[in-house]
Amino acid sequence: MSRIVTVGAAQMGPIQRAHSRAQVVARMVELMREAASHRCDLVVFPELTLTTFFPRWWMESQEEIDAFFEREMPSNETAPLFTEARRLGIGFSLGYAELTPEGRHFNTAILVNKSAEIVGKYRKIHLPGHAGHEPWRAFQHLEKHYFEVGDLSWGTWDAFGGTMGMMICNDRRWPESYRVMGLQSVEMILLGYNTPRHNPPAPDHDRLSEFHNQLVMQAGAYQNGTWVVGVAKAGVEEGCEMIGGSSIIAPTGEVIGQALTQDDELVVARCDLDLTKSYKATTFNFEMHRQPEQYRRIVEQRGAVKAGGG
Ligand code: ING
Repeated sequence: MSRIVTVGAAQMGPIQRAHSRAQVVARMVELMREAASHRCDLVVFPELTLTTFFPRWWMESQEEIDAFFEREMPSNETAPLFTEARRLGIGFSLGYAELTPEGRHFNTAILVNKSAEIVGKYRKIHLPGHAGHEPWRAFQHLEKHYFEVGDLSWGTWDAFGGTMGMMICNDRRWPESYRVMGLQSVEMILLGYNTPRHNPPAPDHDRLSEFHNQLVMQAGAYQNGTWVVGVAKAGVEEGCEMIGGSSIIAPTGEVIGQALTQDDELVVARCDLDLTKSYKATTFNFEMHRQPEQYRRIVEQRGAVKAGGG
């Protein structure tokens, strides 16, 4: 018995500030059509797919900031993506900046089924970077300024024949993100990322950007017996280089498909959800092996505190 989901990781190349949503959606529709030609069931798009990565700039006008957000989904500009998906009978996940009717701002991702219905939503919880203007940086990383911390935790949804989950970008560096879904028996985690190569507070990490990207997603997949599909917005956006390396990672921890460019590129793989079973039943049989009473520090403590003791 195998439950195959054919996945298209739709890496996007750079989106410049001048690029319209219509231009971006046209590129996404092209990738979706290519995915359909490979009989994909599901296409995964990056974080904040519809615009340039605007948290790289300090902006003070709320009108200027809100221009990067979507007030409705689908909207006039994004409707062609939903229409084409329905015509092709293909599902997708999409990351975008969400402005709610109540005026709340989130870094959001949605899961859309083959009938173009939104069946899942996630709002980014781990917001990296800083909250104030820091002119010393070559570029800002102001997600803490522009977005609220997500309020939906990490859910899972029955779709595409399995148990699907989502996270966004920096979430992938935190093992808790995977484990919350692992404890819901997740079988495939979809995530998008916009990762600048240069990290101003730690330039010595720059040479390890791709390694750290792979490390955390492969570990998360293996340690939770789940597929992980990580999709980049890549290339040089407004002078800021962002890494590619979009990957489809099996529950074994092995990378079975990876982007080779820093541009629009579709990576296709046949993913057997039943490959998760042997890991969930043995090495990572949580019910049999976990000792949550020993893990309290993980939930009760935010920052590291040097503990005394022998
Ligand atoms: N981007 C980056 C990421 O987590 C970052 C932020 C870059 C953190 C480099 C650490 C090192 O991939 C987003 N959007 O979270």
